[in-house]
Amino acid sequence: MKKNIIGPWLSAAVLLFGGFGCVSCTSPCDIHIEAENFSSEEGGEVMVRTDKQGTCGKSVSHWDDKWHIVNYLVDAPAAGNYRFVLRSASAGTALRRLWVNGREYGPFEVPATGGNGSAPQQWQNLAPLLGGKPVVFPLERGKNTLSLENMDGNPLNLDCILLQRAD
Ligand SMILES: [Ca+2]
Repeated sequence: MKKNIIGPWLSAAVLLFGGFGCVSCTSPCDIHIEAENFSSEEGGEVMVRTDKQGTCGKSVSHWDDKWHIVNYLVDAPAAGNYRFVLRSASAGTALRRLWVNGREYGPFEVPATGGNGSAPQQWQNLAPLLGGKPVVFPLERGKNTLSLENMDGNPLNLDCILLQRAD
């Protein structure tokens, strides 16, 4: 059963970013942020879910309102450039914007995964593209702020944010 759940994650990751390393919640990433461990939010209230299968711990839903921002504190082990990957689930595409230490990245489109995460295979690791390339941003060693903003009012459920060194 476990193998059947992990299979689609591997396929999606390989399909989308070749040799990218963060293919499941147990694979080593340089920084792994659980979506449910947000520090604050503005313009709405997400719901922390324990009923979705195939996620790393809990997940987040009801991030459905335009301009709703979810904030995270990111503790980076080293300064450098990091590639942005979302582990998400949604029936349709969703437009989002990212802020890292006050600098804007996006808007970018997050692809649909076939559903809102009710089934394990609907959770996929996706590297949103900006100008045809994965989103990469610098982090300082230690504390950083990362914010995600809903730009179109479309739903997007989140499991985790995976960052991998890109330099
Ligand atoms: Ca999670």
